[in-house]
Amino acid sequence: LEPQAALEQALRMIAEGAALIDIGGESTRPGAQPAAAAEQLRRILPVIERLRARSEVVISVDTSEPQVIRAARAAGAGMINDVRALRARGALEAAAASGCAVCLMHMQGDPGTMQDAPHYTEVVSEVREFLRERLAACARAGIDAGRLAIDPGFGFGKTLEHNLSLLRRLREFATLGTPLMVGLSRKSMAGTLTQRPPGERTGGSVALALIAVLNGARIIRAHDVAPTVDALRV
Ligand code: 9MG
Repeated sequence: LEPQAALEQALRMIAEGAALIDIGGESTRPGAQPAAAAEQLRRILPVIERLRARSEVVISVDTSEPQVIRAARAAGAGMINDVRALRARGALEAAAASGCAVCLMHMQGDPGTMQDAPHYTEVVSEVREFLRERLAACARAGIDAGRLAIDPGFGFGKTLEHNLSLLRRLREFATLGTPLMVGLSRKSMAGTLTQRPPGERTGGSVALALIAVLNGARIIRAHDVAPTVDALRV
């Protein structure tokens, strides 16, 4: 919410080895309510502009809104990270026209209620089938396959058991032929496994990132960049 603080945090993360910086104007935590496109833009544009002026890092924008995709692109973003996988009206077309890279994430429900009672008959095949269908929708919209990444959406409408099944069987997503991104950092999965609050989950998060990479993940979304980069380098 404070552009200068966000810029400083981004520069710290780049110095610690981050290759992408993901900037979002809408919380997608469990229980969060949506933010209007105008409010998202009011929050993110000053940060994107300041960061673009200071670094050549790839700027990813965390949004589902076509209006935000277009404005973020004009301000210098190179990637769209969409937890709704471009299902919002006009989002596919805006992403295709932007020329940006896109991460398509799986989420069951919406952030407001997604953790109330997540349910799947078979979580891995259902998430995989959803992502396969969204990749096909991107192909139909003219988005080059080389611009896409997929993400099973850990914690987005999933219980601990669902998350563990996805992590164990992450290799099954590699057969879709698209680089795999994961976000496990500081999430409740790390908290439940270690019995620690969010600020004390670095060790658990790094362990989860390592397991994900050993199981085929190519892009790791992390808060604690330095220890994550060190662990992955080793
Ligand atoms: C915005 N956001 C929060 N968690 C995320 C995750 O796990 N993946 C992606 N792609 N975005 C996320």
